[in-house]
Amino acid sequence: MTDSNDVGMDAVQRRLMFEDECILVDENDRVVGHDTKYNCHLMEKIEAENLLHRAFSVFLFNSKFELLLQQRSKTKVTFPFVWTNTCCSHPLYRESELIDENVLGVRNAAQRKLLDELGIVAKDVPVDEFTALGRMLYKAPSDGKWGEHELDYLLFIVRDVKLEPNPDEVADIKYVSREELKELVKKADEGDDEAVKLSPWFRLVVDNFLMKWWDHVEKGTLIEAADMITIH
Ligand code: DMA
Ligand code: MN
Repeated sequence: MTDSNDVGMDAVQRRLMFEDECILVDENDRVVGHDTKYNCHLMEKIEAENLLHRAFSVFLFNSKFELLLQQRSKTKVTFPFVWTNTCCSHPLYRESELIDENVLGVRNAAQRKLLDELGIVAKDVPVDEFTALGRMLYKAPSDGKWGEHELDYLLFIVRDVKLEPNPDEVADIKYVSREELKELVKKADEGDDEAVKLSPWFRLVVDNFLMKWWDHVEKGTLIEAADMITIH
């Protein structure tokens, strides 16, 4: 499937495009198959075959209840250089990441990618510490060729962690308070600062859920906010 447009693709990202086997689901999040990360993110395939894959978005807060954001590296195939939540990726089509009970497969994947993208060691983010707050279905084009069509699990965790960002994945990181995030959103909306773009999925969460969930982060009542029945 690789074509001439892929010549400029970063070697690390290209490897992951073919090594990572994503989980295909239907709109009710039932597993219906698997396909390469490459195929799952080709807009043409998504449209032609209505491909939908499982994903997750981690929101990590420190003990001051600030949210860790990352700026995606310039070499990411989809949404390079945009600011987004702490870490995003896909549970893979493998036994440990297909476990549905208590969202364990997705939690295992989150732990794997927090190490890969941000150098956070597993003991700093125990799988039991993630709270799955909800699931969200969305489609978003990145550029002409690439895009997302995902059923995204939203995972929250409050931990102080040691960070060692991987430059293949992450250009920059910062912790933000609510006020600082609001400022960032305002800047992104004004659109004149090229350096401040937000990812579409992060924006959906910010606009629809984040502020009320942030209250629960601060009160230590995250579990009360969880709704794993609805698919938003
Ligand atoms: C995919 O993230 C998941 C979401 C929620 C957009 P990604 O493009 O960062 O995946 P990966 O890190 O595996 O490239
Ligand atoms: Mn995806």
